[in-house]
Amino acid sequence: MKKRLLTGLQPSGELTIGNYCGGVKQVVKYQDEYETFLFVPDMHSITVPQDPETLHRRVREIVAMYLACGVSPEKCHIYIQSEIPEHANLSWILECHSYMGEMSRMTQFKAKSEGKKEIGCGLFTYPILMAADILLYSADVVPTGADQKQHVELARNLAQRFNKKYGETFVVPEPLIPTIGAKIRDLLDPTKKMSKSAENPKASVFLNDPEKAIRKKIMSAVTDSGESVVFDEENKPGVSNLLTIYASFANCSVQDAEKHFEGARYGDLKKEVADVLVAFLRELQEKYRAILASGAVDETLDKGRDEARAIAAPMYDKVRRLVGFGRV
Ligand code: ATP
Ligand code: LTN
Repeated sequence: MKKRLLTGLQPSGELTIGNYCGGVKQVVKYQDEYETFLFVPDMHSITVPQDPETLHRRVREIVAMYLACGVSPEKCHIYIQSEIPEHANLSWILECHSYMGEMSRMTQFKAKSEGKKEIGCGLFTYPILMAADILLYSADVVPTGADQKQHVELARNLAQRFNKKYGETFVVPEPLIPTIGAKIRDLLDPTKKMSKSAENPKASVFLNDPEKAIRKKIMSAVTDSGESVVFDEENKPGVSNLLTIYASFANCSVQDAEKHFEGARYGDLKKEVADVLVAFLRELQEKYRAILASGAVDETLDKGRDEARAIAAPMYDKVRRLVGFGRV
């Protein structure tokens, strides 16, 4: 039997090239090797305020984008989290087995709640729902960008804790962090990661950006002092980020990219990064538009929902019996 791989990308904004590198690209790479689960975590999105109409639209768009990127509905189970009620059910049980101490250490919660007056409880418990997403399907590996590693770690701890108390139930998942592109950085502040919900849209390249915007954003990306194009994340985070983007989209190693730009100036680097992105995204956007206009998104989601429920329902049933719910 194939091992299982599972991941999800929140429909909380337009996907960026960071989401592509850390998430979707990994799925495309591994979908033959693993039984793959790729879902839309819409329940995660409402941990911060969302406009309902926009959320509906984005769910469809993100699935169209998965398909345009080459995720195959024949090979993968593609579904919407909120269409499988067992996610929330299992999350509650896991919540009751989680500790305030371990949750308070989550760096993403600290970052997202900083400076806010009113912090939703969902933002705090969100990693537990993520653990439920993973454990419900007995996923062996979870590809994500570096920012989610701590959450996968929590899923591991909860699986082990539950197994110890009730007997072997959950598979203990492994994170799978890409070697290149695990953390594409913000174009204007390369100390931060590029994010789809960044305040300034100039800081991120979106998969749906038109050519002009892509070129403009890359040409005005913040670079570092000095002149040489070398990969040095500590002293040259801006240049290193551009080299990483180049390597990810030209499908070469960062070392090869560095060699390719030996003796080049920052302006040359930016121009080539923009070229490679434009070529890739132009083709992607054509496919995306055709998919959105077809009935492929609904077909994919209906099939995926049925497949996912067939796995999630018996797993949840097993867990609820173990903890003593219902009449056996
Ligand atoms: P938000 O801004 O809404 O928090 P995000 O852009 O950070 O969103 P997520 O939905 O949290 O994206 O992440 C989807 C996937 O993309 C995850 O696997 C995440 O690790 C990955 N990812 C997100 N940002 C980056 C990035 N800058 N570089 C590499 N991978 C990333
Ligand atoms: N929290 C993730 C999205 C996500 C996820 C998951 C990823 C929700 N559930 C399960 C992998 C496995 C994020 O914001 N990137």
